[in-house]
Amino acid sequence: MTSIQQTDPEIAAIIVREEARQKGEVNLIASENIVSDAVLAAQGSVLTNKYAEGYPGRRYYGGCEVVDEAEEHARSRACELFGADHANVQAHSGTQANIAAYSALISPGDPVLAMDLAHGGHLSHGAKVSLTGKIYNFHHYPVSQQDEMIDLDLVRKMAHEVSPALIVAGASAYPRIIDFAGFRSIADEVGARLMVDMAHIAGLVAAGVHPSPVAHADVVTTTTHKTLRGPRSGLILCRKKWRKKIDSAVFPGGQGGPLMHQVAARAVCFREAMTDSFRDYARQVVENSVQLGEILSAGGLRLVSGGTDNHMILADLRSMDLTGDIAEAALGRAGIVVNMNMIPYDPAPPRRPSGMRIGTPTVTSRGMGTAEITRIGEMILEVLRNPQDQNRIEGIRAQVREMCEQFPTRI
Ligand code: DSN
Repeated sequence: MTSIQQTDPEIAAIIVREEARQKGEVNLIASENIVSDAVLAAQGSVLTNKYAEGYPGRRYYGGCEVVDEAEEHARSRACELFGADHANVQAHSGTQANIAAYSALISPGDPVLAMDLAHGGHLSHGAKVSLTGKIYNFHHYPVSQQDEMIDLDLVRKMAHEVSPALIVAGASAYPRIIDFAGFRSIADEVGARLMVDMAHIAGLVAAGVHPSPVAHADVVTTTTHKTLRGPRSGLILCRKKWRKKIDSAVFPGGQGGPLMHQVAARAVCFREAMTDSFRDYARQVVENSVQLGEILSAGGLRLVSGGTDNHMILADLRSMDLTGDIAEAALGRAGIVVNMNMIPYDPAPPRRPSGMRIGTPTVTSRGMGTAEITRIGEMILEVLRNPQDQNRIEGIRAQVREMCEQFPTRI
């Protein structure tokens, strides 16, 4: 920090304050995590100085021989970790990865079937406000109204009606295991390609605590910073036959030079994800999530789909006469960070939705287990029962701070 403190004390102070915020709060944002010092070191390295348009051995700049090795490591480790034929490690983000995958797999105007954003899908799965929704002809499947889970019979029925060129599986707010083999058989029935966006669950897949989509999908996209606990970036895995199209769709199709410091940080993350300690972490993420769900449910909070199989819980706050914005703000005052979220068939608007999303990756990475999760569940319930009671919330804030002191954010 010394040199940034001298050069730019304002930004230096912001970094210090943000680190203190992260240390002093219980972060339950399902899509966030904390990275290791090794990942941070790669991201903050001189590899950021290098332009390397192209791919290893076929660059448009001189001086790429060293960074080529970093990209080779990242690609081969990604393939080994997930059992894929080919990996592209240049997409800057998950949305960039998805855009590249669409561009490789289908043509503008083609029909696509993907999960409804309001039911747990993602903006880049063809939402009207996203470029993806403007370029392709997306149709969206809901979850079942009965059990709030993906209904493959309904997906099949829609697939026969829509005749999609591509089916997209994967979600950003879905707490249950996704049956990728089931999606594959539907895609085969209607002659569609299958793409899986596993951004949320990639770390669980890497650790074997969620079924892998890799053997079933033509292309799998993901971010690397959620449960996978790596740098902020995208990753595309594909079958051999898609290799050239995917690589061309990323560069030069949608991006210029790759961010080589981020490529190297991906390589570090993939190596870390091959370890026993990562597998232990991933198992604990799910255990913590299931336990937290049980505590909240026993306390009167209705969980969408009745529970969770993964790292996240989607809660229906109407069961406590609350809306997502009020719950998010009250919990935030207590130092418990969540995000308001639409729930399936939500009658309320996105800025005042009926639900909130809660995830356990960050607290698990910090080393929190059964005892802390029990306490966190109790504190959440106490805040939700008393969202206007500032004294009580301040008391909880002090307890959160005390608990957080025992669990580092640098790993
Ligand atoms: N914004 C991410 C999430 O929170 O799930 C997805 O891109």
